[in-house]
Amino acid sequence: MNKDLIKQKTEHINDILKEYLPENTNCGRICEAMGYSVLNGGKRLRAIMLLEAFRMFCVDEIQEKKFAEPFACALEFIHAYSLVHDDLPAMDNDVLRRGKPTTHVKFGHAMGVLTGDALLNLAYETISAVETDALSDDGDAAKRVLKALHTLGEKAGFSGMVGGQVLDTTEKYDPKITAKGFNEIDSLELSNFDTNKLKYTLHIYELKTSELFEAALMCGAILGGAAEKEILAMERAGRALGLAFQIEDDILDITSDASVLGKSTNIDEKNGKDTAARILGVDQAVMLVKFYTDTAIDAILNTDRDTGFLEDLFESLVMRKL
Ligand code: GRG
Repeated sequence: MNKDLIKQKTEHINDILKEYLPENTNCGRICEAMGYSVLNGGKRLRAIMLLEAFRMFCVDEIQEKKFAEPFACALEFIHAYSLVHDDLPAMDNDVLRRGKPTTHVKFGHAMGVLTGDALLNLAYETISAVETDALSDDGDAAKRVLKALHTLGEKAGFSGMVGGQVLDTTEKYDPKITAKGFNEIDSLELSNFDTNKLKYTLHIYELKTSELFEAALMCGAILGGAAEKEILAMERAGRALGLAFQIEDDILDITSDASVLGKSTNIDEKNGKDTAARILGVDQAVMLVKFYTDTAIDAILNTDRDTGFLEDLFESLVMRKL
């Protein structure tokens, strides 16, 4: 992956995030806390993916600026809110995020909750302010915005990321819950592990991690005017990529240390959490990361569009080379 190119894209996202973040001192420190939570580092993967997916289907700078960029920022606001809430004492109770004190550690517990709430609202405020009239002469722009908005809400909400967090933090493993569609792992040569437990765990990952990647790739494609078949291919790519990314995260939790990762490690073991890497062992988990990365790349290749940048990005981000 070309490091300069990715740096340039990350900086571009940071610039537009600053444009869309509010500056208001009438409501105490909320804007400061929102800015801290969004701009305190972060790779901007989801925003970059959304814009790249848009470009696969539409090369038009004006539409990209007025149309896709607000969505890319909204997605980063939702991602930032989820991290702020995930770090709260009621959830992961973490003190370090992106190498810096977590929002509730810096601003207090109540502000941690409120900052997440404010960022979630800001996401939808940002999207609903797009000027659809000025964007497209095919009369289709408003429809695409609504479809992408619905997709984002669904993927981030109760049956998506939030649902995954519910299973992850408040529910116990239930062998009766058979996760849908992980049958492809049956064809891999993995041994000595509890299959049902792995499928249940992957189901949680799909919800809590993949759904935002799916939203990124699908919203970009929808806004860019992709056909239904192409949108579904992007969804499949996001699902596989999220699984690869999350399993790699589990592996790093076991094999890396906090100074390298910028967040606490061995947290899964401390919290007694079943992770794919703990269920399978690190070596087999590495095989699964490779399998899902290849699946994600195959899915975007199916669209027959120019996918060069996204292919490189998928490889690098799963290997955490960014
Ligand atoms: C609180 C509703 C709610 C949901 C939280 C996303 C999530 C669900 C929790 C965060 C912790 C976690 C294990 C997330 C999985 C995805 C993941 C590894 C997020 C970190 O994403 P990066 O690496 O973060 O893209 P940066 O800091 O680069 O933006």
